[in-house]
Amino acid sequence: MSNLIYILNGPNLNKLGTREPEIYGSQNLEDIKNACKNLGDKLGLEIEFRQSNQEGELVDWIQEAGEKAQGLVLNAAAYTHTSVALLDALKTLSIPSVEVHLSNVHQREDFRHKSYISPGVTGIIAGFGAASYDLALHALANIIKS
Ligand code: CA2
Repeated sequence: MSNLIYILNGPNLNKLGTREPEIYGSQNLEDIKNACKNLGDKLGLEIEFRQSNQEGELVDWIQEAGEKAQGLVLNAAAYTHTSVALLDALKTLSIPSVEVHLSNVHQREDFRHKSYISPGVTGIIAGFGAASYDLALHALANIIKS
């Protein structure tokens, strides 16, 4: 069986690396994608890495992950704090899923303390910069191989 992992990224993450490096780090999304692919090779995971600014497209991709993949990593970005649609999509999954954030959202503005999507995921990793994605892949690899 293949170990396919979808890594989905939400709105504005295509602009990562262009501002607020003190919050988000200096890497751009292409750097994070390459690091995930390299780690995936070491962990025996195949990585499908995508970004969208459209909520509905993210819903479609979460559903697609449920049909094709063995695990999901989701940085829903601002939709984390607003989207019942993403929560509902996550709740349909029978594969493990990890909510990731580059920043520690709980150290930031009050509106970032609420995640609509957390009840729909297996676990949450936040605050480790680009390494949040690495930690999520390690978590999924452990679940898939156990
Ligand atoms: O910390 C995270 O990963 C976030 O999901 C990032 C979102 C934010 O709305 C969440 O509260 C936390 C922001 C994504 C856009 O990030 C940019 C960073 C630098 C330059 C442009 C966009």
